[in-house]
Amino acid sequence: MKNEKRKFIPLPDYVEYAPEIMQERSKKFYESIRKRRTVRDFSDRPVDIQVIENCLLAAGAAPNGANLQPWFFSVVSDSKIKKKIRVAAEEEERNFYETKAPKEWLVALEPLGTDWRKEFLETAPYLIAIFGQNNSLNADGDVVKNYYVKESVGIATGFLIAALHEAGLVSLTHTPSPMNFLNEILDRPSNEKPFLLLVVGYPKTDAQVPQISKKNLEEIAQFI
Ligand code: IYR
Repeated sequence: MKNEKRKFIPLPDYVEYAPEIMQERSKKFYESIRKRRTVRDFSDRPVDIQVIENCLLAAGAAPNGANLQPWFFSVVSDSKIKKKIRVAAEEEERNFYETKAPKEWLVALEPLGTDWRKEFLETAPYLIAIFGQNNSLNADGDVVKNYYVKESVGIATGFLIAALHEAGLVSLTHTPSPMNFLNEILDRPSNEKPFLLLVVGYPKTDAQVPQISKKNLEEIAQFI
């Protein structure tokens, strides 16, 4: 019996590069992405929403479980909503830094110089709350289970961060814990779990970042 739901087409848009071009392109990409830094000092300079839209479309092109695309991005620019998010996040963060966090965790965070104050949640032009959908509705309106939600949303978020970087913006992956206040403030249904809050914009003119380094290839990979 023919499977009506299965329709294949020839691979569209694939471009093969000559080996030396491949070398050059892979190096160029690395040279660019290695310059990405997580920034906490944001400028309040506005950013065109079209740029954010393009970056979200890039995120939505990520590979994911059964192509169910179990993600939702809530883009916040309204200052009243940003304020609400800051108040709720700082409450959780204060609890984390002053009570919940084990000593070991605080020691690990020491080089980053973070604390419970999250001024950037009001300064940056956009906060993108990223949700993973544990289930969703299909075309017939039935509830269907989603698969590999964390992996899928993680990959999409990686695409989004890379796209924002390529566009010339900076971002911060912010993870107040727990984050369920985002469902309430942003009016999102209970099948959606907040994955992280991405803070997006231009860096402040005198923005500073911690002096840190990345592991070298021998430390992160083996070739056998
Ligand atoms: N969520 C807290 C703590 C924090 C945890 C990790 I792991 C970091 O890499 C950075 C911060 C905060 O945002 O301050």
